Amino acid sequence: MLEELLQLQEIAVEEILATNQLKALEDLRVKYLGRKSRLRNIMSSLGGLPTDQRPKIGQAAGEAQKAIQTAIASQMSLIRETEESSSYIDVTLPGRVPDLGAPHPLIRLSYELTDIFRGMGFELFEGPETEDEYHNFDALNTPKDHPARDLHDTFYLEAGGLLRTHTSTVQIRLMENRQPPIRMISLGRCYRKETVDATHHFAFHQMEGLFVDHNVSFADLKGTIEAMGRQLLGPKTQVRFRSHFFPFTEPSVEYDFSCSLCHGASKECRICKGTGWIEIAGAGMVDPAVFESVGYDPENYTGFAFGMGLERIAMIRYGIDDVRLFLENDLRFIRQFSNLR
Ligand code: 2U9
Repeated sequence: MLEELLQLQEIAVEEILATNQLKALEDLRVKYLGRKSRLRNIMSSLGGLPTDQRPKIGQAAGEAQKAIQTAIASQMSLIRETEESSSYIDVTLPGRVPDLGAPHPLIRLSYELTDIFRGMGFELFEGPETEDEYHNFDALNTPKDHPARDLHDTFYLEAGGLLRTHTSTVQIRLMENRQPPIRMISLGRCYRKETVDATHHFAFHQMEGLFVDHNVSFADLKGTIEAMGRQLLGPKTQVRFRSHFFPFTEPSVEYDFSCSLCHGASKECRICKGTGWIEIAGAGMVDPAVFESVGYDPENYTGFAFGMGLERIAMIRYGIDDVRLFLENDLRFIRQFSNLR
């Protein structure tokens, strides 16, 4: 029994000193000192022991009880101290800087472009990303057999309709509901069936502009694109038109801006690859067939339209080499744009 008392004391003290919760400490007090504890059981059975063993066992039991009580008391004050220190607020500590978000590079660019065109009297409109074939193709003079309508280019929806392949649908919807003059830009996400790689993505962002009034000329188009280029890439930027074809514009062009980095001086320029020109996108005079779709008289009104892909411009502007970065939400990418001015 003497051996048992020593072992009991040792185990109890060890368990008590390893406790860091007041509740658990109380449970241990009940376990080792409570009415039903082994120690109390030994103490209450001392009377039944042979007289020559009672003094030794009784003393050992008393010492064990005292050791356990002391351990509980010291552990309790230690836990209380720790709790106090942890609940103590050190007001001299520096504040925690909140993790600030930042506009996404494409959002920054869209704000910039919106401001540029708002300064020229254009109004921003947005529209649905799920569209019908009429607004996405037919009203834009895109014939039934045009390759853009192929399944391999366009996402058709099982419930009917499609994911818009350009924001031109917004222009159509506005013209269906408003008479000229029209000065608008549309901005938003478009979808085309592309295999995703560093320069292609099935979801991309587009901005398009439309100007419809009496006697709008090709020169007005060039002047507007030039004004945008100079505000976007610098006052010396020049515009170059190259003949092209789009079903919804006639004549159609693709437009380039002179290189804002080397101005045509460097053969190794990372932006213009030594050509001195940056291909941006397309534009043209609105095809009369489009006006007829929306009930405008092509003899009375003319207009121009232009488009651009935001990813392409953002990649040039910020030196981004992989279009997938825009949509992957990798903070290591996004955070680089938090303190740009
Ligand atoms: C209406 C009439 C004409 C919008 C235009 C382009 C040329 C063009 C591309 C830019 C890069 C698509 O995102 S992209 O791949 N678009 O080059 N867009 S003219 O013409 C319109 C729009 C609406 C009623």
